[in-house]
Amino acid sequence: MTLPNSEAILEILVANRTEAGPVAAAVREGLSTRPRRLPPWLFYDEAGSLLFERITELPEYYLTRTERGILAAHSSDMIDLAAGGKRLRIVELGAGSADKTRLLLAAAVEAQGQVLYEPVDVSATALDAARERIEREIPGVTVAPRVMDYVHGLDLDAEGPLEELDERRLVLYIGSSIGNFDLEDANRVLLGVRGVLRPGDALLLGVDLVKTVPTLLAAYDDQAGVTAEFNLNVLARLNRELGANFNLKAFRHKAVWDAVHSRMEMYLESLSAQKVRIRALGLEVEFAPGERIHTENSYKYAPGQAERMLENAGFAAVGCWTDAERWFAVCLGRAE
Ligand code: AVI
Repeated sequence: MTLPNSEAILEILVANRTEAGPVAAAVREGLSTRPRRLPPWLFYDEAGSLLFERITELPEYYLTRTERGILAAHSSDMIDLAAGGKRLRIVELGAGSADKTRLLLAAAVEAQGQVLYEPVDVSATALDAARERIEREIPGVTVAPRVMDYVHGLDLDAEGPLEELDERRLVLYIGSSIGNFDLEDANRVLLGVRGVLRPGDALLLGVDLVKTVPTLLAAYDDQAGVTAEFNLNVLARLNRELGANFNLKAFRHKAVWDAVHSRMEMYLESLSAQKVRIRALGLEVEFAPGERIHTENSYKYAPGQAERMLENAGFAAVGCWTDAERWFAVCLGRAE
């Protein structure tokens, strides 16, 4: 009998540990066929989430500070309009660090004394950190985190129905996270949100608007190279989690404006002909020089489009706020 060598044993161990997981399934699906692609949710492991936080502070990445400016100027109006004279509880999808949310939470505390905040995220660790910080920093907010994948099934009443019938929910979906879905999937996500709301509840949707191409290109390919690092971290993640042997120096970050689809696209471009082995999948992937892996779409919307998206998902668009340059919009939809 021949015993497996240590390399083979490692291969079996890596395969058994990860093959069944969602990362393995997505990578197998995305890299087995051409054009190569990887889903954008792969960005957000621990390292990627930290890199994204750094992106939000970059001078070129106007999205976060522009949306923050809109919220800072209008959060009281947004809260009043959403509440319509009733008590609000606030749900946030993909809460992450919940930084801009504090403006809305503070406005809700101002209006009603106390507010229950239900951040929804796949990461229990991120939610725990948000709970600790928000309860400490904004007295009057009680945080009830919900670990959930809102894309595949939002269930807001898992912990019992709303206590008071005259209470309303306001769901926050800000940061233009909706822009990372194709239009059809975005509609599905919004319909999913509508499906767990009652008439009168509301959705606050933040969307990035179309602007000049140089501004868009700079936001997705910054001088300091943080977005490049964020994009390349996907390959580093596959090395860490699936025993792949991507050489990060053999790929480069590429950001492209697609005027037909009105979206920024991100790719990882192979600098040479190369073969990459992904041990946990027993897969070898060949790349031609210049061949790209498509890692993200980030849709940029026309004025009025967010309102139509809300309406197509069963909401009446009752308010829309923007900045002086009309770079970003935050719109309120009332569930009908
Ligand atoms: C999270 N999402 C809205 C960001 C965006 O702008 O599409 C992710 C990102 N990709 C590159 N930079 C930031």
